[in-house]
Amino acid sequence: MTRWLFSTNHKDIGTLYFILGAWASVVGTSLSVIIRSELSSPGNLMNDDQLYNVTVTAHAFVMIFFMVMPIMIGGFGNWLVPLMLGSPDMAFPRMNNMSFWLLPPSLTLLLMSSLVESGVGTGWTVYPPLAGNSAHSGSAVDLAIFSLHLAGASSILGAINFISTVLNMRSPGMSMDQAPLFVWSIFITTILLLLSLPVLAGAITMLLTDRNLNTSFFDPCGGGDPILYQHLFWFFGHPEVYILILPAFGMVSHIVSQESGKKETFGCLGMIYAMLAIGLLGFIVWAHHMFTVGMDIDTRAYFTSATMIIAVPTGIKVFSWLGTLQGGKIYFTPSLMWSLGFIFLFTVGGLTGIMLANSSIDIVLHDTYYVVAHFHYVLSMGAVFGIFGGFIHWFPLFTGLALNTNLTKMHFYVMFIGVNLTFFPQHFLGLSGMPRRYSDYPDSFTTWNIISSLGSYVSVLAMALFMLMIMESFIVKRLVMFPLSTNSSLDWHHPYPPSDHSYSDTPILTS
Ligand code: HAS
Ligand code: CU
Repeated sequence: MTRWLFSTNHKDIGTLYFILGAWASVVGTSLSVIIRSELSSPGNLMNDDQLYNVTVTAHAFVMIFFMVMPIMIGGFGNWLVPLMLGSPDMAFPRMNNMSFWLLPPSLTLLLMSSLVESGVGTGWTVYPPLAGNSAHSGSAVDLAIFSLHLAGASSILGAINFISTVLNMRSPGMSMDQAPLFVWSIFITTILLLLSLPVLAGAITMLLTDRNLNTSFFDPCGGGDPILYQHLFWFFGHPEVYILILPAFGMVSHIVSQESGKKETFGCLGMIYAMLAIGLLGFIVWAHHMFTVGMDIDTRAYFTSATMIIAVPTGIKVFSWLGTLQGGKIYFTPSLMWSLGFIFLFTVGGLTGIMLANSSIDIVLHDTYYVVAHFHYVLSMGAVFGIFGGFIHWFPLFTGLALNTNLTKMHFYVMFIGVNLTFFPQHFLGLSGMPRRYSDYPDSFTTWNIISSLGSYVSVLAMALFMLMIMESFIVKRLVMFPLSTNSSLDWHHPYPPSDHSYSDTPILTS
């Protein structure tokens, strides 16, 4: 057990990340059920607005930093990148273990921050002056800042490790343009992490000294400016949203080409350039989160245009996935169902993003449920669908076991209905002016809120099905057919197209 916990093996560490991510997803989902229960009817359930905002804040932090990132980068990245590169392990195996072990204390600090004093009710953006020491006196915000410091250190070390691995540990003869798309997606994601996280670390450290050491970086009384915090936060925050989605892009590319019997993704090189363009552009659009702070019209015009340009490389990706499917021999497997769901629903979320990119429209929609609908379409139906698709696709590689196909399909349909029921009505709520981060609302918003809350309960059902489906495969132990005895990635390359595409011999690592 201890040998496993302190293992330097990339697969063991990947599994540790999966376990932490799974646990965090239960915590995060529970918090979301509390949110939806509070909003399931007008009036009060918890009768405490600060506590409601603490719940919203913890939900976002847990889901972003302890569910999506650990599962995608830590779990799938650690498991798949070395195998896909044909390298024996990550470049820095002991640092890899340390990256993981920084997360449990970080998660502990975060959960503690919600429990001490009256918690952190700032939202995941932690804007001052609300996050300053007059509106949030006590130690809660400081604990949250320390939690982010640790999670940030974990991610930066992980990023250095992945970048070094991809650059130095490819098998002989594999040039960068031959590296699989998932490897590219992790490579670009970790570069974004390395460049953006230190800015967040700087911002929250300045907030920490403002709170405790009488500096006034963000306090006008001492010559500071709260808007500076917003710039620093979103210079991190916008690249962060692409950090959350790029690995899903990579996994979907593999699944789509595999399950349509194609040798590789349509426009493979174009996909690489598209991800590079998304990563680069992601750094020059941050102020689209700040259109309402009183920017001048030219600046707004710039950030609107720059933001909308991202639809071009993203469209290249969407149409390349469709091009891959076109004319293929489609295997309608559960992992492909998740990927098709991803492509459709991520596009819906992307299009509402384009709406919000228009500064004049955003001034009306900022801080309404329209924004909440936008980012849950790209996250709950983008990032999460990518995770489920990838998990089901590579489950035989991870465990040597096959899943029950009927259960996996049921899980997909229930989740598909649940999340759409939850988040589609939020577009209507936003368009009619319902603000985010409030625990109550006027009666006119009741109907769509009831439907949204019902949807979230359906998603919880889907989560139960997911657990059942994994337990079933461990209990029944349907062994998979391919050789599991070796660590060498070469053995995983299967002939195309798979001769018998039953669930138990899903080819695993080709792109
Ligand atoms: Fe976003 C807010 C704009 C992608 C996540 N986003 C958020 C927040 C999160 C988030 C978490 O400009 C809230 C943060 C908070 O707590 O306050 N977002 C965009 C745009 C894109 C985008 C333009 N977002 C993402 C992804 C995320 C994510 C990916 C995570 C996974 N987002 C915004 C804006 C705000 C915002 C504003 C601030 C709102 C506010 O007021 O607070 C793009 O990357 C999306 C590109 C994708 C597509 C779909 C596929 C493309 C095709 C090509 C054809 C389409 C064309 C467009 C030519 C566009 C198929 C035509 C346009 C039509 C409408 C027909
Ligand atoms: Cu953004």
